[in-house]
Amino acid sequence: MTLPHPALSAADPELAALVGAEEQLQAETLRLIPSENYVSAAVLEASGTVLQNKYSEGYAGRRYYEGQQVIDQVEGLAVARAKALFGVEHANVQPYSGSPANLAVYLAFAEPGDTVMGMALPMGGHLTHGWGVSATGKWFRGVQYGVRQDTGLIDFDEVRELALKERPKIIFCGGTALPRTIDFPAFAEIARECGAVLVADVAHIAGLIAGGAHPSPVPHADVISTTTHKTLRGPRGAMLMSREEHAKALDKAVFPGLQGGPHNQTTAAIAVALHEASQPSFRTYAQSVVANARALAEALLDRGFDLVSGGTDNHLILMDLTPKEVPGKVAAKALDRAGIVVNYNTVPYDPRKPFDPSGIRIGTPSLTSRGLGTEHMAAVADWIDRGVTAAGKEDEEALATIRAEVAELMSAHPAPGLAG
Ligand code: DSN
Repeated sequence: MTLPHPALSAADPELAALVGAEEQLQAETLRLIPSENYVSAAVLEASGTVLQNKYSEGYAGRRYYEGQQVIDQVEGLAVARAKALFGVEHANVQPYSGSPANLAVYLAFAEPGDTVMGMALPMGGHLTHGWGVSATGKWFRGVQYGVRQDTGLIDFDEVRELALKERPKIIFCGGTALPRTIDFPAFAEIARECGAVLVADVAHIAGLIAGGAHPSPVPHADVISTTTHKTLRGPRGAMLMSREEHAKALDKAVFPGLQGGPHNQTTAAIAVALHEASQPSFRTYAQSVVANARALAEALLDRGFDLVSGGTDNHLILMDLTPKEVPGKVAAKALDRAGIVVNYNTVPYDPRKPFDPSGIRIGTPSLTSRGLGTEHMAAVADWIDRGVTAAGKEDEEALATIRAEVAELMSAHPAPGLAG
């Protein structure tokens, strides 16, 4: 089952054993965390190459180190592929991950103390959208919108009213626990009205956009920020994209504003992932992710689960477990013991604390990468249902039974990059 790592095993057997154990865990479990995925063997290989050895501060043709004959081409390939895939004029593939990418946006378009606006973290937003505990909420004045309590949906009248009152320099749309389509034109109209830069943080849905399974933020958003490792199925990294008019400001903000040398091995793996995402098979993948999520949502509703906003349009489902009388954390930990990996999550207007919230967040990118289809979603919903019930009763035997059933299905669906 585990891949051989001969050099690692010889040099550091202790660490090699841990890598092997993680491979086994990823192979045997049903991974439902919506921000995770399995990269292809090609992406995995690219991210472990000698490109690791090279320093390349600056941009292609304008580096502060020599010996960039190859690296410039690698980065050029990644940039060209990002531009072609997303239909943008400019792409920067150097941000180390999503949070630094978003911080670069602040550096490009705002001054410390300026007002910025984003969705509140407990409503489904992201820390870096101006939430108080983040540097973005400490160094900037974050004002936050949410979703309506009755519908679980964004109320654009409320967003407009807040934006016109507060006049933010930057408005973020997107987040980490949003099960519904993001209305980019509606956000763009509000940003225009109040003179803000609109940033679409599409980290969760970049792969769906690339595969035509979610509307594109182009041409509505001024800046598009994304990680590369979620639905896009690339390595852990990020990209910033924009029209040409913002290219210089964003590039300067990433380097030298915020970062030093780019991680060239990651840039290479991003290039591979972008190539894979431009193939017809990736369109099928993206559509399947959404079809699976919808089927899973239906199956969960049939079993009496309370889903925020009543369902999903994308890859993600947010479940409020209050009616099941099992706290999110208790359920998440029990499901983990049952071989089903989810994360506990706040739900909008959650009366509980973020470290012990009412909900769990699940998604279908990983299971779709393993070839599971809509025909499997009733079984997945059933395991979740039985797992949550077992969590409430502290029934370890039931959890162990589920774990065995999950492992059996998983063994019939080898994961990309792990199949051996
Ligand atoms: N950690 C990411 C997620 O899980 O959605 C957000 O940063």
